[in-house]
Amino acid sequence: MSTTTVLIVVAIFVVATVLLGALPFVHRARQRRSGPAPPHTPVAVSPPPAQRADEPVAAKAPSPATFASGLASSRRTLRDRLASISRRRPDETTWEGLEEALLGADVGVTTTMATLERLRTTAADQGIVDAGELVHALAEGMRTALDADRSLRAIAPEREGATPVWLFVGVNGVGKTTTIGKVGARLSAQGQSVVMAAGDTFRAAATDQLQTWADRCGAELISGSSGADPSSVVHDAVSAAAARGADVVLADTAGRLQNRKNLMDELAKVRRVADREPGAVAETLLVIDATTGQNGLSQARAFAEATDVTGVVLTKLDGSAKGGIVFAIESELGLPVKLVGLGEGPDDLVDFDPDSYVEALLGVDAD
Ligand SMILES: Nc1nc2c(ncn2[C@@H]2O[C@H](COP(=O)(O)OP(=O)(O)OP(=O)(O)O)[C@@H](O)[C@H]2O)c(=O)[nH]1
Ligand SMILES: [Mg+2]
Repeated sequence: MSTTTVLIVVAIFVVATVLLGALPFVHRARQRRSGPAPPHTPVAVSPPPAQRADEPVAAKAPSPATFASGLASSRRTLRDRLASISRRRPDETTWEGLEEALLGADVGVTTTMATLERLRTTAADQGIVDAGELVHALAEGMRTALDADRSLRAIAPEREGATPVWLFVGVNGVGKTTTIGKVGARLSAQGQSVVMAAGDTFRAAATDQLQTWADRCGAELISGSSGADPSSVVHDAVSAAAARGADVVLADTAGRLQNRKNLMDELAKVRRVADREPGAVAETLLVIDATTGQNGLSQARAFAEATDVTGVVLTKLDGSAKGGIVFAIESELGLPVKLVGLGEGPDDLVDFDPDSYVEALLGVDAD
């Protein structure tokens, strides 16, 4: 064999070895890039356990990866900014950078200032001299602040015999009806019998939209004529659900702007009626579109005043660079974020998980 042939054989051997060795990394890198399976990919699941009426509704546990993909755009902005801060020793520009990063992720002025004030105290107390540690302490502080009870109530407090009603409220187009469909799908899969109330009598197509979701998850829909009083539709649905011994009523309402007093009064009436025998309001869930940003806060204030909101559903987090609004809503208004919408399909709903959220938002975990 000539020297050239020997060199060629050795070169082929070296290249083949390098390529084979790299394969697992290539595979892992591909997995990391592509993230979790898309939400619509069917996955084999074991049958869910039957739900007892007094149990909080079971969580569909979100993995950090689910949140990470949902918050991808928030993460890119906030995390990239924090990464450049982490490489420096903390000085005033570090603090400015942190402020900019939090404001950019829509945490809001008030919450950002309060958070950084607490972080300054922590940094002084713990003698933090490294910007990376500071970012870590920020994650820890945010995680500690997100300590609300997020369980969804299967029955109304102190109204055990009554048929529980979950009322969905919010401004136009935020995803109320879609969320009812997703929640109905989840509860039906858990073996609960669900009645849906078509309380949006304002928009002509609203009942058809809810009917499609009801058919999909085997729920019964109670509706009224177009323009009917939404309170009476909800009342009819609660009576029908009580008569059939259904487990829960999911009540839709028409979207409304928070500054329209007559419409907010109408909503307060729907809630009062839903809370009368034989029903009891177990959850009033305010649906907020994550892409709305800081306006979500003023919505939350007005709806909480009119309807005694028990929790927030944050929708469209899949398309938002504004994931910080979650933190602002909880910190400023004390309203627990209970559910998160990550897409338009029936499975694109996860329970809000603070650990995954902070990790996904800041790119560092809080431990
Ligand atoms: N990407 C994404 N889209 C969503 C999500 N939730 C709802 N949508 C979409 O948002 C649009 C509005 O949703 P609806 O459920 O009709 O909103 P609504 O609050 O009931 O609207 P009104 O009844 O008109 O006030 C629809 O196109 C939904 O498919 C979500 O979590 N992610
Ligand atoms: Mg609707």
